Amino acid sequence: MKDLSGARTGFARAGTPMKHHFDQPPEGFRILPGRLDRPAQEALLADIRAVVEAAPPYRPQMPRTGKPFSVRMTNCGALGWVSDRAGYRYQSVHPETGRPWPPMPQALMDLWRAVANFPHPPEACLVNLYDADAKLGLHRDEDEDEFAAPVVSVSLGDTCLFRLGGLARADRTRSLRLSSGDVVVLGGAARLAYHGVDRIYPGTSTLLPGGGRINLTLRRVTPAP
Ligand code: MD3
Ligand code: FE
Repeated sequence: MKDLSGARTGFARAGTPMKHHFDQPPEGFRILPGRLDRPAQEALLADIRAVVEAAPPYRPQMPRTGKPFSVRMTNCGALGWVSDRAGYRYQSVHPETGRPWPPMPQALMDLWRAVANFPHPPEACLVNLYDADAKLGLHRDEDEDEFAAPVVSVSLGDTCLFRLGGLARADRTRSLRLSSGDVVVLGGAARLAYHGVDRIYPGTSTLLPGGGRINLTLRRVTPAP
């Protein structure tokens, strides 16, 4: 596995004692730093702009309380993740426009095929839009019905401070930075690890003209055939 030295990821190499760092990342956690070069990031951004035109970003709300997320969201693909007072779920239409989600861009289908090591295509791509003040609290992705498939994450724009924990909320967590073009594959035990985004570092990327960060997560939602 490439680049699991502490400086970049917060993980020590196997057997290397590194105080204040992971001994090992959770099994199935794979980071591909700079997997997308600048031209690939720009091409993907153009695809995402088209998605956002067709499916305008909205602010999800917490189940029960209705407290708004600081992150705005939209989706592409056959299914999209939504959250409102009624709960978290996947659905085939935009919660405000009622229209089907736009199709998954081919570049994302190709990326999944290249890195997911899973024989069926993704069904959902959640698009998270962060401004300088947005955060995502510690949570697990457990609204899917297929956990054999990994989640594949793509970061675009400003660098973030990402936090990764274990399988229990109380497990110790470690932080690492995710930068534009980084791809993370969450398979195996890591698929159900707690994680969140603590902060955005403004001005760390020139990809998005207005600053901010976009994260794409590719997911399999229904049991693979
Ligand atoms: C670790 N998004 O959309 S992506 C999410 O940067 C989400 O917007 C974050 O958490 C973001 O649910 C993190 C990296 C990621 C995605 C899924 C994971 C890490 C994960 C699932 C399990 C463990
Ligand atoms: Fe998540």
